[in-house]
Amino acid sequence: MHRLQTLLLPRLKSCAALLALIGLTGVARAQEAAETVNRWGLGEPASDYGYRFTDLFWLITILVGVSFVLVLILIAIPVIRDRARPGHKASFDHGSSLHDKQVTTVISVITFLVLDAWVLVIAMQDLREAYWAYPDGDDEGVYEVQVLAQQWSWNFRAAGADGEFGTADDILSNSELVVPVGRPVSFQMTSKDVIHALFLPEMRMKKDVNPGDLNKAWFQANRSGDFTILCAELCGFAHYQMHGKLTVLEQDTFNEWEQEASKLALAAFDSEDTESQWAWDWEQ
Ligand SMILES: [Cu+2]
Repeated sequence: MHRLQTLLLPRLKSCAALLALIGLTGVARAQEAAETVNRWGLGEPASDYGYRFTDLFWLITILVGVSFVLVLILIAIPVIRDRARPGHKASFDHGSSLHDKQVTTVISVITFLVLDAWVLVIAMQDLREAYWAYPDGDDEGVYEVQVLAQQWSWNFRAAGADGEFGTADDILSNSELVVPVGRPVSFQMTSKDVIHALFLPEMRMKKDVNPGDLNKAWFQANRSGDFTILCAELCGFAHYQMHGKLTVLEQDTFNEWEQEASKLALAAFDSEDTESQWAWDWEQ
């Protein structure tokens, strides 16, 4: 016993020290992450229409949460009330009386009206007024981006200084996208291989990107900063790698960046490199 103690004790102590260290590092990391993210839940939306989907998310979460608790209570009441106990025989019925059917009907109708119909009306309104309200091709200040998804990265193309797609000064980027604040950013997207989904969580924008099809999406950033690009469609082995960085710049900084990036693209343009010459005419 004594021998075992002398053997184990120092090891246990160093183990405990190591665990404490890991714990402390963990806590420090978590604090750091919490400060960076600084939020609980979805965080503040970074797009003009983002609040709509945040509100809808919480409305659905609360409605479903309350219903869940109500159902648990409704199950618990008969389970406790009608259980077998001294002086009481367990009782049950099949709920087939007229009264039971009436109660079931009323509950179903209320559930449908509150959980489905009401949410559907709000959701359709958000879709029509925001998500599907794509900026018009003729609108001033729309920043247009073509997206070519592939296993497993995002290819972005902006028209560059000449405003034309498929020219030598197009700004091409991989998994990084730079856009201006306060202007509608309009996407046309397709995929090289399988179905992907462009997901910009802080912008509350998500849309499938399908091979052989051109999907549209848009948002307008309400503040500058760095944000997340993700793929929201399980698209194969390295799906998890399909993330990137969205940078939103103030208009002045953006203009400088655009000029510079377009100049660099022009200088680096290689007409032999057909792989990078994907582009299409912007569809109005
Ligand atoms: Cu993907």
